[in-house]
Amino acid sequence: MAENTGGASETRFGICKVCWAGCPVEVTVENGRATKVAGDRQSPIYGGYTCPKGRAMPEAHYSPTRVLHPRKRMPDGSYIEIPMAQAIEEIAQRIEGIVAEHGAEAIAVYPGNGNLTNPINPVIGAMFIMAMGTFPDRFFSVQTIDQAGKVIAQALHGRWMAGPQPFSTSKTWIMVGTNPVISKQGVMVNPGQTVKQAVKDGMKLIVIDPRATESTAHAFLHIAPRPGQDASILAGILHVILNEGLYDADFVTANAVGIDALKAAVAPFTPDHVASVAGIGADEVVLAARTFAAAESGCVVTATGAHFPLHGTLCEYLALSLNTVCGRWVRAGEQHAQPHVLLPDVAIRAQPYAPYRPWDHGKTSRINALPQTVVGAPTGTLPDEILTPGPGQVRALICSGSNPAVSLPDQNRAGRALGALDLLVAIDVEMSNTGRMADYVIPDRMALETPACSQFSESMKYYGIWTGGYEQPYAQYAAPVVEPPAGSDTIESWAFFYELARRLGKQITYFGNAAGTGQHWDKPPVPFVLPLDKRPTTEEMFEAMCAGSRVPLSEVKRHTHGKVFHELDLTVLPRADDCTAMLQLGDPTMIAELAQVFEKRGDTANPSPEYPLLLIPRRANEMMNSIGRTNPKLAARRTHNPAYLNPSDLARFGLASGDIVRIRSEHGEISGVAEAEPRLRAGTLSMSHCFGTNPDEPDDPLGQGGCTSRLMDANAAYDPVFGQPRMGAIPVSIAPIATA
Ligand SMILES: Nc1nc2c(c(=O)[nH]1)N[C@H]1C(S)=C(S)[C@@H](COP(=O)(O)OP(=O)(O)OC[C@H]3O[C@@H](n4cnc5c(=O)[nH]c(N)nc54)[C@H](O)[C@@H]3O)O[C@H]1N2
Ligand SMILES: Nc1nc2c(c(=O)[nH]1)N[C@H]1C(S)=C(S)[C@@H](COP(=O)(O)OP(=O)(O)OC[C@H]3O[C@@H](n4cnc5c(=O)[nH]c(N)nc54)[C@H](O)[C@@H]3O)O[C@H]1N2
Ligand code: SF4
Ligand SMILES: [Mo]
Repeated sequence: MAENTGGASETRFGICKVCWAGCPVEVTVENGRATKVAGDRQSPIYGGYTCPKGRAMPEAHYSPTRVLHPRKRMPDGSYIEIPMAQAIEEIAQRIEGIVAEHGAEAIAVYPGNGNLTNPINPVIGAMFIMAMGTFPDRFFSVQTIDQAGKVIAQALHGRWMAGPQPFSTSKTWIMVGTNPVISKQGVMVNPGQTVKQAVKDGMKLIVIDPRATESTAHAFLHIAPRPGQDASILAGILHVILNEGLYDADFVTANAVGIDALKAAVAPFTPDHVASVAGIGADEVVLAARTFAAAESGCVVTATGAHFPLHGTLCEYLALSLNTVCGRWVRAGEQHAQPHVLLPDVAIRAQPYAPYRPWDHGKTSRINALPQTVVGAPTGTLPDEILTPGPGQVRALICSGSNPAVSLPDQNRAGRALGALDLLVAIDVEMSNTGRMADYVIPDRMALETPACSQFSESMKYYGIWTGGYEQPYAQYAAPVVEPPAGSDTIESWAFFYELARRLGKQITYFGNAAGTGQHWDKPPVPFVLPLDKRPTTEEMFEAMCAGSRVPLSEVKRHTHGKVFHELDLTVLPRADDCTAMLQLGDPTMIAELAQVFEKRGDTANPSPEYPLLLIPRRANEMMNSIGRTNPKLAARRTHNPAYLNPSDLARFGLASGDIVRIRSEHGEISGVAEAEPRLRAGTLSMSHCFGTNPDEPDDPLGQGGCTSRLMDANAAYDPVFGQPRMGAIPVSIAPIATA
């Protein structure tokens, strides 16, 4: 960190970590406080890009709502401030008491997106639970209410070690249920510009989304289907490609098995069938298939829009299969498009990791008898794990950078569960929805107060294609830009877990440089047993995180604005002589699920006369899930959660933009504010998540907005492997609320 030069204004450089895009930023610091954030124009790849959330970091850091001292809830529901050491001691005592009476299974951890501020934080909760001896059963993460199907499908299909072809130079791309220009999912670096440039350079972009989005602006083809029909559409595209012989038979013969099973499974998905279930043109399916197959490079990718209505694993599996039949993986002699810089030096080969079964039947969860999987405990069951008595009942929950009071499906049940805990700890920066229910709120350090580095973004590639990563051998490290506000008593999340474990007499082993997931490891992680006598510094943790990296962290540190390490050789090597692994196109579980999807015309929820609209998710540019709602600068734009409808639906239900509405599903109801969106497919209602008040607080449609998770049933329909409830394509009704 540069010296604080008293009253003078100076410029420092950091990394924004509000989302995983990790944009380099230029920060104006006055009197030790960050006053302005702009994109770092000296960045070799980001081009000075930032979004409104990043530019509003100073307002978040110095927000009047920021929690700066640990808070303890009193019996009357009020909070008092206590010193950090006392908070840790009291929490440890309560955990000891719960463990003594009920066993370690009563303690659970749920980390979330507020943890991205330091790359150690998102993983340390899992390592704490390992130290408690209850991993993976008591480790609940957002992955299992997000896109865990990516990891599951990759396990069933096998992973191509050299990864997918690069986005920026591909000649076609099919995006299914993703809007990277806003979400940065898949494209982290200046996504608006990157998408525009790729199209300019000849990419035929195909977007499948019920809504015309920022990402469809440059599309060659935008298909706007009924929500929840993506598996049928992808099967239809495969049908055309396999039927017309448009695939890369040489690649398939050399690298994959199961093509006959796949061919048979997609045979019934004719363009006419797909058109009738998805409400699109048969010609659109054919055009997408022929365009994709004819181009020399490109991928099919899926994200939340495709995953939330269930069948996310199948959608991802079909996308991987499309990429495999068209040979869309980086080959020997080509440049690795997911290069390692802060990840370990590995000989990258044009070969698969063999498929494996990412769950076992040895042990099942208490709730819904779900199998143990590689993606941790099924978070959709967490409220019932808390509410259901018996051995193993969860009685204490530590939330780090997460907001389960609004992010868990079925908000009312989640609220009852959080309220029923013996101990709820929220490591947060404000009295979030969850914080307002917590026994203790532990103030974390914020993004500009912790060091940062790009390794986490690099490693996102292991969680399935289209998650993150850099196409160029880029890396950056940034020291903390400012100190936490004077007089505050904060602790980084990871350090809180360390101190708590130490006090409980447990030793945490941190696994650095984890280069893989499940059974597909480029290199196994490097264990670092955290010493009990002295807490490591965050810098020492960073060293452990980057242990054995291809470029030493110390070298990366020399380049303030980040660097593209052009000198690294990225040439992909041929398949090793002893490699016998083959990708699997005909996994029996997936083929069976596809048959069910055909039989049930999508096997998704359909609108009814009572619930005539389908609710679909969307990301807002001003928010990162619930983060940003209380930021004074961002809140000046809006704080509520508009209920976007096609104008024809507004007319159908007698509504006008700005009307306060009641939205109902079979399961629950919320209030909202109607807003016209002509670019949305009629029959859909598009809203963001993680808004709203708590169930015991008054409705606030124009202020905090409505929480869509209240409309979701956690147990009616869920993924059979990782238990994710249906979170998209939810039948709802809408009606005006008479206002006085
Ligand atoms: N209905 C519905 N539900 C959904 C989704 C949906 O689309 N629809 N999306 C799902 C998905 S994909 C996800 S990933 C989850 C997200 O679920 P969560 O991760 O549980 O939710 P977030 O809102 O990201 O939680 C962020 C929390 O971190 C806090 N925070 C902000 N900055 C910091 C910081 O510097 N340090 C710490 N420690 N905390 C900080 C915020 O105040 C907030 O309480 O939600 C899921 N739930
Ligand atoms: N600004 C911002 N960025 C974020 C977040 C945020 O809250 N705000 N959240 C972060 C998180 S946790 C995640 S997981 C990622 C998610 O990243 P993405 O998955 O890219 O999320 P969205 O931008 O909502 O894009 C999903 C798209 O799917 C469409 N869709 C909805 N239902 C369906 C359907 O049934 N079928 C199809 N084909 N499309 C459908 C929606 O209209 C929407 O345009 O974003 C991350 N980045
Ligand atoms: S919030 Fe994400 S996209 Fe926006 S500036 Fe920060 S890292 Fe970049
Ligand atoms: Mo997410």
